[in-house]
Amino acid sequence: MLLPIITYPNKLLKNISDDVVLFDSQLHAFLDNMYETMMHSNGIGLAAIQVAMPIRALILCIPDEEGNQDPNNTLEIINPRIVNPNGKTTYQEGCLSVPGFYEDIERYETLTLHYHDRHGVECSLQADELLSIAIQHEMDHLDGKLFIDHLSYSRRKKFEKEHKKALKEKK
Ligand code: Y12
Ligand code: CO
Repeated sequence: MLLPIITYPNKLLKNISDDVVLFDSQLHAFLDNMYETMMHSNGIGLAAIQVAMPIRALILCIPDEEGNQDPNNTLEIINPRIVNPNGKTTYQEGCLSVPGFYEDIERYETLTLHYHDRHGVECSLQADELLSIAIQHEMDHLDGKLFIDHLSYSRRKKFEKEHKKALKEKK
């Protein structure tokens, strides 16, 4: 089932999401719906709050070098915690909740992630490159933060102006 994606400036996106405590069939159905919604919208990452569900869950499907997304590479990440972040890297980010805008954002280059899978099993992974960036972008959503919240004052002003104009043109 496709879920509606909420977009900026919807205040729900500022919510701090709650830990998942029940790893049941309802959670599994929700994660399946998140996956369908993300792929339908050409996304590579989606946090639960983007479909108005304030729980600490996110999904990722990072494309390969040819840009293809393999469903087998999907990561379902629940109650994540970053340890040992290292280095700095900058990447032009986009977000399904801020459609049409892309900005250079600085993130940690590498990190270790501890999380639970859909069954509540404790997992960990090492991330670099796009996976590391995507994890940090999606984890920001769990704390009510968007990539545009990282912008300098002047770049944020420019974004607000462009966003206002885009909304007017849509009407
Ligand atoms: C690097 C940077 C950011 C992330 C977070 C995940 N972001 C996305 O999945 C963004 C997807 C996106 C898709 C769009 O739709 C199409 O391209 C058809 C899109 O389009 C428009 O805004 C019009 C914008 C964003 C992970 C890794
Ligand atoms: Co996003």
